[in-house]
Amino acid sequence: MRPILYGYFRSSCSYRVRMALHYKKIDFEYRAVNLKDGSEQLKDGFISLNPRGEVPYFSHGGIGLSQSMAIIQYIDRLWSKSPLFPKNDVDYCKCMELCEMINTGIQPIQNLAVIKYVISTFNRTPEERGHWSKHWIEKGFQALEAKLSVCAGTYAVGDEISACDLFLVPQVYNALRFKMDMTQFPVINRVYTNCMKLDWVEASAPENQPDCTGV
Ligand SMILES: N[C@@H](CCC(=O)N[C@@H](CS)C(=O)NCC(=O)O)C(=O)O
Repeated sequence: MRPILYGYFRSSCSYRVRMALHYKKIDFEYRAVNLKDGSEQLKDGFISLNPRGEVPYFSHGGIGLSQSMAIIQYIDRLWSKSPLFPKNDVDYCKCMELCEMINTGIQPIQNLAVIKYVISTFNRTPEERGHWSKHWIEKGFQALEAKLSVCAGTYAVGDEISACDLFLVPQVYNALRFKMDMTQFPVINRVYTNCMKLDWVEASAPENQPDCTGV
């Protein structure tokens, strides 16, 4: 059964799942949900799939899942070759810690719905949006840089790809959109640069998605 990924080219959470799928060499169908023009994520058709009104949403053989972490865990368990999470309990928790620093500590604060709310409720300009996002990414990256300086090698955890890389690459992509100076985070930047050399990461990139309208 061919899985379906509902996503948006620029969505960092969709990017994570695309990376998991391409890493595992899984043939999947991509269905674009336009978050920007028409707010398709809030329309009936999509809300009936994911009441949160967010991408990614993943459908496979009658199973429907939202939440990129849950989707990536699902993919990793069902397509177990080239695992994304360490088998060892302690290493597994350490890997989760790094993922969650991005998944819950950085990304939600600059999600589209949050930004729209901040701009309208507190009467802020779209320019101030950039300042807000940059601030929270920077704060999150300071802690991540300290953690990675202990455990990173070629990739976020040693020299093997893990789920941490799937969370890190899209978050750096976002940071670069906000013109973040990445030289202040040399370890994060090194891991990002190494990941960007991989074919399957390139295939997952926003600019290589069918719904890309410019990055
Ligand atoms: N925790 C969720 C977050 C999903 C999420 O924030 N998706 C964003 C795009 S990256 C979205 O669909 N935003 C739509 C909106 O805010 O209206 C996950 O990891 O999948």
